[in-house]
Amino acid sequence: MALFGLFSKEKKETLDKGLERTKDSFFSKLGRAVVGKSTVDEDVLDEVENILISSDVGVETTVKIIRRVEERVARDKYVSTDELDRILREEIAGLLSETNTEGNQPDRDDFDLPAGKKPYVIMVVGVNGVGKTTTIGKLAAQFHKRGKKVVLGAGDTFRAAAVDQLILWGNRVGVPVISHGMNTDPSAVAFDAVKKATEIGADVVIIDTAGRLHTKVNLMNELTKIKRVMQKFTPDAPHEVLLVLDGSTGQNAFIQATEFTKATEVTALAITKLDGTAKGGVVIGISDQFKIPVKYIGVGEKIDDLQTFNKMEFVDSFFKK
Ligand SMILES: Nc1nc2c(ncn2[C@@H]2O[C@H](COP(=O)(O)OP(=O)(O)OP(=O)(O)O)[C@@H](O)[C@H]2O)c(=O)[nH]1
Ligand SMILES: [Mg+2]
Repeated sequence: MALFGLFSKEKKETLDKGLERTKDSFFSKLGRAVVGKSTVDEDVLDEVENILISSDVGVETTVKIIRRVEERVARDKYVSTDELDRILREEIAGLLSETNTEGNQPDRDDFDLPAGKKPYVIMVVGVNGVGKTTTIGKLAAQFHKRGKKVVLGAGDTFRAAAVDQLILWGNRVGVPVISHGMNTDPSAVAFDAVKKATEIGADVVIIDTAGRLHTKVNLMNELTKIKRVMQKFTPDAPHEVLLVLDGSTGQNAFIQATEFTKATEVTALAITKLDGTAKGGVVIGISDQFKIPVKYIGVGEKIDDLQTFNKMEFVDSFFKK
C-alpha cells in the first residue's frame, strides 16, 4: 500500500479525526462480538452483519461484504478473530474497488478542474440543511487556493439568510457572489453568474439552489428551469450537478440520493457532516450502491474541512486504529 504515502499528512489527520466517532462505535461493537471467540464462525459473522447494518453501511452492501468474508472463511477453513479487522478491511476495499473508479485515483490532484470547460459550471442541489452553502464556500476556498478564478451564484432565493450566508462565504474566500436578493428568479441569478464568469474569464462558477420549496415537484421543476436558462448562455452547462447529502442522517441520505437521482440528473455526490456522527459507514454503502461517484466529503464546519473522496484512503482511515 505504498500509494497511501502520497496523501498529505494533514488530509489524513483530518479524515482520521472526522471518522473518530464512527470508528469508535464500529470497533467497540466488533470487539464485543468476538469476546471469548477464537475463530470467525457463523455466530461471529451474524454479529458482524448486524454491526455493519447498524453502522449505516446499508443492507445491500452489508450482504455483499458478508458474502465475501464467508467465502474467505470457507476457503481458509480456520480464520482467527484476531484477523477479522484485516479481513474486513481487505474485503471492503476489494468491493469498493470494483464499483465506479472515479474518486479512486490516489495520484490525482485534489480539486482539479477538467480541461476545456471554462468556466466549469457546478450546480449544487440537495434538501435543506444538508450543507450545500457551506460546501460551496469550502469548495470556493479550495479552488481559490489553487489559483482558480471563482464566481458564486446565490440561487437559493427562497430565504434572505441563504443569500447573506453565501455572500459571507464569498467575502471570506475573496470571490465575487452574483446575487439578486431574496424572492427573485433563481434561474436569472444562475444566468448572470455564468455570464459574469465568462466575461471575467473565471475558471469555475458554483450555483447555490434552494433545498426547500413547497413541493418536490416544484423543486425539480425549478432545477430544470435553472439548467435550461443557463444553457442559453453556455449550452453544455451545468458541467456538474453536485448532490449534497447529510451523512449524519444515515439511511435518510440513501433515500435522498435515490429520490434525487431519479428526479434530476446528478453527476457527483458530496457527503457532509461525517464528523461528530457514528453513521460514517453510509459513505461505504453509497459509494458501493450508486453509480454516481462520491466526489467530496465534509468532515467539519471549518473552511478546510472538505476533502476529495478517495475510497482506498477512506477504508485505510476507517480501519486505522
Ligand atoms: N459538523 C459539520 N457541519 C457541517 C458540515 N457541512 C455543513 N455543516 C453545517 O450544517 C449546517 C447547515 O449547512 P448549510 O450549508 O447552511 O446547509 P444548506 O444545505 O445550504 O441549507 P439550506 O440553505 O437551509 O437549504 C451549518 O450549520 C453548517 O455549518 C460538515 O461537514 N460538518
Ligand atoms: Mg443554503
